Amino acid sequence: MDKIGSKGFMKLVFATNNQHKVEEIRKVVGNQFEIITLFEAGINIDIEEPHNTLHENASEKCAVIHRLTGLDVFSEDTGLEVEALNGEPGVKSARYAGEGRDFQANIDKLIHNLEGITNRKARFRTVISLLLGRQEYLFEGICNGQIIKEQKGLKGFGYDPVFVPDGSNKTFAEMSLDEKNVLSHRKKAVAQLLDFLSANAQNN
Ligand code: ITT
Repeated sequence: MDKIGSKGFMKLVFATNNQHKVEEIRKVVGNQFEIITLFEAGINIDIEEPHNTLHENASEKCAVIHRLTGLDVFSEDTGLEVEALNGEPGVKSARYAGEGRDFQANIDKLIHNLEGITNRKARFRTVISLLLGRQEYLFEGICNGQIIKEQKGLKGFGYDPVFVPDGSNKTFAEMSLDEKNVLSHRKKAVAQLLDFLSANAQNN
């Protein structure tokens, strides 16, 4: 595949199987770069996340997809870090309640583990790995907020129904994509990625 997409923009594979992430990131990127999903690249694999840090998992996803496509690629790994739970579920956020990766079971477990705890502080942290050729670049976005006691809202994914970001009185699941993208961890990390690409794309 060519490094320049059909629309004339720099082409990047986004190494994720999470369609919600694709939607959020495409909305931020607009038409500045061409984002190719794994599905569009004809890749149908579940990429392992075996490591204990977001950074290592993000790097692994890029390395696997770069080996398969030879293209420039980025990936991201995100964790919900709850202060009163010593940073859990953190890097294990997707599988907090087991290998089923069930969003509702994960929320139920989180609410249960926070029963009777008054410190509800939490943050989402996104680490993006960008692999241009052999060179890796990292970007991070953090969104601070609170875990509420009962879930609210039907939009978004994962822990969105129980997370109220600082500066809002709504959960992420009560927000449109555009509203979530004003405050979110992912948006902040992607904004850095875009700044970097805009400054460096002409050199690649
Ligand atoms: P890929 O690895 O294929 O990108 P994933 O769903 O496995 O997709 P992560 O490991 O990065 O993605 O995410 C871990 C979990 O954290 C995810 O399954 C959600 O439960 C949760 N999560 C991540 N970003 C979130 C967000 O913006 N809002 C709510 N929950 C989120």
